[in-house]
Amino acid sequence: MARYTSMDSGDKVPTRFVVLGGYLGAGKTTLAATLGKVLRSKHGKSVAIITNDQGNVLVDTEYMKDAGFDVKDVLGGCFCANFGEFVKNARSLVSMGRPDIIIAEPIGTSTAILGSVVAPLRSMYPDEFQVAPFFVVVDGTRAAELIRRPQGLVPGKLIPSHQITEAEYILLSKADRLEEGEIEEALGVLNKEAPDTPVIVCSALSRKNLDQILRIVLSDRVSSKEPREVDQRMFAMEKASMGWFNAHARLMADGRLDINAFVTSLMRRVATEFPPDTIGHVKVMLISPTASAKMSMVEDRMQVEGLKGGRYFSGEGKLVLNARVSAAPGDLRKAFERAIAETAQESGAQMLEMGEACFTPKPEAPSLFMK
Ligand SMILES: Nc1nc2c(ncn2[C@@H]2O[C@H](COP(=O)(O)OP(=O)(O)O)[C@@H](O)[C@H]2O)c(=O)[nH]1
Ligand SMILES: [Mg+2]
Repeated sequence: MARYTSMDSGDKVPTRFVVLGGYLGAGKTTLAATLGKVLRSKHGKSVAIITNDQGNVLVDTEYMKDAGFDVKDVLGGCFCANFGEFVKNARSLVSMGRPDIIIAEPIGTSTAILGSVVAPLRSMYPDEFQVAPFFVVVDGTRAAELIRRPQGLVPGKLIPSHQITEAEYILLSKADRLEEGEIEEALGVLNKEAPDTPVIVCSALSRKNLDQILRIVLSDRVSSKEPREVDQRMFAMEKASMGWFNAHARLMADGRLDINAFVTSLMRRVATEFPPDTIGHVKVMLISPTASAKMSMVEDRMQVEGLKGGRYFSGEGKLVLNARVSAAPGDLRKAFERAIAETAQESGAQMLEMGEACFTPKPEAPSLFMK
């Protein structure tokens, strides 16, 4: 298939564009990576990725690079507030590798993706990008708790509830961990919040219903939902109650360092400092030339993913950590600095050139809004 290039102007094919939204820890990155791998291996498609967050080194970006994708990231906050850079990155992926499909994952707290990213992309650049219906991933293991609002609006849960109202398809994730009754309960809640939106119950892990998602991705169905204008100040309090902590460091292992033990031990220390329901998503990745692993914690659920090579390395490695917790940024910094220092000491590693930042996520100020 000819890609969009200035060379073959008679036969331009816009790049298929998929946006996967959804809350912190919902399963967007895991699903994007799985879809990308299946598209590559079973359908012969090349896939590139755009990641997004506020921070300067992202676990998601490192993870996607490790999985062999071309990746660009938008680091200054939500795509919706950085639309120019978002388009620039998409174009640069097209000129780098001419991907068949670009998958973009906005920051988990984004609330203006349909009107400020998906709709502008589809109406301003129809010759360059063919935008698929907007998918919003909802964590199947938290759907009822995050979205159900028995006494009206529950502060602290506005963001995930709003996100599903923007969706053209809802992807109810992590079905491998759900009983039939839990799926029914989650579907009931979603149906009440977004009665006209189709829901696909899926799992990146067991690949349940991945074919349904792939069918949409591989079709030429396009996004068409009309965005509703929303006062973004509604979400300001919820954002102000959260803290972001990002760290990246070079690390020197004195002897043989057990990567899994390192990330697990670091995460356990963090878990003891904060109540589970305050943990939006904490991600840590340790990368060396011969081995790497990523670990994620959402509430009190921890998961290690060995990515490359064996369990051990010696010499130099790189540590990347992104934490999103409902806590004061200063408390996050103290707890994480201590956890990193203690873990390094315990495993006989020295931390070199550590860079870190902690802050409250920016309120969103979308660059534009389009119907
Ligand atoms: N059991 C299970 N866990 C999953 C699945 N997808 C993602 N996860 C886990 O959920 C956590 C958050 O996933 P991630 O993709 O980073 O979420 P994101 O913040 O939305 O990008 C990680 O610990 C993943 O391993 C799934 O299909 N099944
Ligand atoms: Mg992610």
